[in-house]
Amino acid sequence: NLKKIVKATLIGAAFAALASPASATTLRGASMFDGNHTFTKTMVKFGELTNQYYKGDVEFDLRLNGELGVEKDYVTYLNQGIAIDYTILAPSNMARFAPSIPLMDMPFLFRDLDHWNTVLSSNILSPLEKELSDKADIVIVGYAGGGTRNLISNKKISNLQELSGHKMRVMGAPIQAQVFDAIGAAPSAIAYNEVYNAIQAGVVGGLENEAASIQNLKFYEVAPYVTKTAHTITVRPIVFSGKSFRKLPADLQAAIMKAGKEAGAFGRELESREDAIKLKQMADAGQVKVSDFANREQLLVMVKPVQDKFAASIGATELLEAIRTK
Ligand code: MAV
Repeated sequence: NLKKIVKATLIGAAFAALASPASATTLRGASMFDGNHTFTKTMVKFGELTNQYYKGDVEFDLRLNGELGVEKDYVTYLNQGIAIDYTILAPSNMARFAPSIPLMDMPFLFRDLDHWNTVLSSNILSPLEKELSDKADIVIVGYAGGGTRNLISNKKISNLQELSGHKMRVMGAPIQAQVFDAIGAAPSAIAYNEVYNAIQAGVVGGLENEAASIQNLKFYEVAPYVTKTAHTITVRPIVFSGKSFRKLPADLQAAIMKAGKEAGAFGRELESREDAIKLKQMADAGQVKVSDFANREQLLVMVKPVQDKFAASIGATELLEAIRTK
């Protein structure tokens, strides 16, 4: 009877193998947001385009709503080649692995959307990409982003006096804390998924973020004041784990690189176009009260030495100058 069971099992296995001849490659992605967020839409687009350009079988398994954690977890997963293969990451969440990478997303780096567009459509950031690949084993396949980050707080902040000593959450890279410290705030690095509670508990009085994410995660419920410091236009690389990437066939790798570039352009257009619309939606719904910041020009002057010092510390003085003058 044992013989019979073995035979039946073998036949079963043979049928299973016939049913799925060459099993499809599955690539897993992660988003901290739901399907309405531009990052999620960009990653969906990335999957669609890859499928379009690749002749073989590839499936995308994109996990939403922070099911797999937040960006600071994703960066570890990508580095180790576990749990996820691709995502979109803030450069400042990759600082632990590649200290120079936050330069591409420093507050007050870009003059305006045109400047940001010019930089992202050039290859000026390639030395930073190389460091990320060498030190973190993470490959940048495209650039999304395009939201403008403002202060969002539980009390009104409209000038330098009101900003002074303001406890706020910043992303984990040291340069982020240094910049907000230089303009008089009291920054602390808190994990993104703990920020809402930290504001509610009074640990901090707010954060800085872009409209798409403020709306998606409803930060306005605990911090309804938006101050238009417009300090950052976001750069959000679409990233792939080097360990996963190297295992893929060459034609799939090529499809991913092409799709990443195009999905990035799609995401940048979408997020930059929707940014003001989303802010207005929240204002019209009475969710946020938006005000200007009285001394914005002064902020630039206060921050420049901090940017210079950071660039010097990572040997990127020339690169920073090249970005500024682009
Ligand atoms: C926004 O949700 C995004 O820019 C995301 O990439 C960042 O990680 C997040 O803010 C944050 O502030 O940590």
